[in-house]
Amino acid sequence: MTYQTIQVETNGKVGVIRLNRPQALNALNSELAGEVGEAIAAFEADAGIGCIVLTGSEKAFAAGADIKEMAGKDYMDAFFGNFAADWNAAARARKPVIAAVAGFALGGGCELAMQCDMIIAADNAKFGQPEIKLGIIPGIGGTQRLTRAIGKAKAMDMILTGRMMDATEAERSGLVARVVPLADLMNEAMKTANTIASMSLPSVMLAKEAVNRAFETTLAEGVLFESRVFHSLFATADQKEGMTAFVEKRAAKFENK
Ligand code: CO8
Repeated sequence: MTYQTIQVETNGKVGVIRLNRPQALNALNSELAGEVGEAIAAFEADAGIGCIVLTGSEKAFAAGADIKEMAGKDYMDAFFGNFAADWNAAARARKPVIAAVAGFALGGGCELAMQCDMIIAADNAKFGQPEIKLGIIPGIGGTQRLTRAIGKAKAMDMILTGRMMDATEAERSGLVARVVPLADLMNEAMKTANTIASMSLPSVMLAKEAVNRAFETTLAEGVLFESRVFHSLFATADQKEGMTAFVEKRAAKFENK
């Protein structure tokens, strides 16, 4: 598959998607959103892939939705066209997706990173939801996911003022899992992705589903869901292999079944 706005490669069991519109700081236009969706779908369908890494350039993960593309839209275009409703491929993915963020992650870029399961940030990363300065608000989950990630006080601060948050503040606030020097970003993201991809894929996918359930339900229902999933994993060959390998003091060799 040839893409115009992203670069895609496979590295062992890890699928890497790099946003690639350098002339616009990786601003998200509809072509890019479509291509990210196609690339994620292809990795989801590839049984050899256990984890996906989504990244940008050293200067920008993505500086938001493409303002030049959307500037001319009116309400009817946005409403009847259901603008950006399908820009959620990362959030819909069943395999884990890591966002490796360097530079600007603004507006839709910050939202895209938050759609991923985990953000690993370079020390030059800057996060923000500056939509308010354009007379709009976040449109692909920012008001909801940022609030869940960093709490109401900081989410209001970010979304109502449009200010940026640096990597240190983002880590302190719980938005990102780790901050590493810029030069180490891809190594760290790939190492983490390879670790995840070396596990039993069914248990990884179900662990992700169980964690995400925490955002959708009550504690009692979430714990019940976890319990059912936990029990179901005893039906897998990988559970036998994982526990036998521990007892035999060797590395487990999972076969995703
Ligand atoms: N859209 C279109 N083009 C952009 C965008 C963008 N979001 N961001 C940067 N560019 C372009 C600039 O226009 C410029 O192009 P040109 O050279 O042709 O003038 C080029 O990228 C480089 O940008 P700058 O010269 O501005 O670079 P600086 O280093 O001076 O500044 C900034 C970097 C601070 C990131 C600055 O470019 C900026 O403020 N960009 C806009 C950030 C922003 O407001 N983002 C939010 C957009 S709205 C949004 O994301 C809504 C999401 C709702 C859901 C929609 C689905 C995703």
